[in-house]
Amino acid sequence: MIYTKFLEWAIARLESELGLQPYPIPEGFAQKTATVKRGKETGEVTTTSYGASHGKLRQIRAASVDGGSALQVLNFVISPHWDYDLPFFGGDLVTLPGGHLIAMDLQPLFHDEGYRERYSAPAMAVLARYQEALPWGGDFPEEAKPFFSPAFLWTRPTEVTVVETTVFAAFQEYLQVYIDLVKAATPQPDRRPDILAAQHRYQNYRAAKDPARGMLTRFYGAEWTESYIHEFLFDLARVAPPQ
Ligand code: DBV
Repeated sequence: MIYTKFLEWAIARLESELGLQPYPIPEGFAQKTATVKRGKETGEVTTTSYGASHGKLRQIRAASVDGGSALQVLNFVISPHWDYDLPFFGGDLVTLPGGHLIAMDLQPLFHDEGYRERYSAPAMAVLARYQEALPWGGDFPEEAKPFFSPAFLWTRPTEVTVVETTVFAAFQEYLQVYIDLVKAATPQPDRRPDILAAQHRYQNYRAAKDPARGMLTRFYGAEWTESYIHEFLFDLARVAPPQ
């Protein structure tokens, strides 16, 4: 699996810099396998979940999909606790038969100048260093734009070596910027209503528009897929305090 080293690196770095606590993975979601037809052959597609937490980070979670060399995915999202105005860390690393599709960002809760300066500027410096090697991936859903920062890295490499080297390096730098922001963050419980509202907007959007929905439904059925999306991948509505 191309993305195993990405996730292992992320967990190790989060553990060493911040320390991690467990995050419960609901029953039935830790690992799921389906047998699929590929032409005349049959193969397996396995989806594996990872979860952790931290005092400032409500949920650190990953979904890894391994369907052989033509289907590999690491979807990695860090959701801050609702007393912190930190952005989400979002990584969508996808390998399909036609090539690779890479999205990573520190996804903002707010769009004012101060927020941008504090939470997007540090990753902008990283983006600037990778923009030439990892050019803009083109076509992007308009409605997704409010959920991205100016430091959004969106690229479609054709060579797996680019993923294994340049994309891996960029991923490490984005996560390091995020970890440094987490370390510096202080709680703002008085802003909780605004923070929660923005977190709900983001999570509702991601759950409603999950680009993996079709694929996961084909493999594992609608019932399992909808629960996985709402009860684990984007689970804020399940666990948030009432507003
Ligand atoms: N995407 C997810 C989750 C996935 C996942 C939870 C468990 O949000 C995988 C797996 N993303 C996934 C797959 C595809 C994409 C595509 C399998 C390919 C879908 C296909 O071609 O059939 C960023 N991901 C995409 C696309 C975008 C993103 C723009 C192209 C498809 C499209 O235009 O909708 N994902 C999207 C996004 C973030 C993200 C907005 C934020 C970082 O994670």
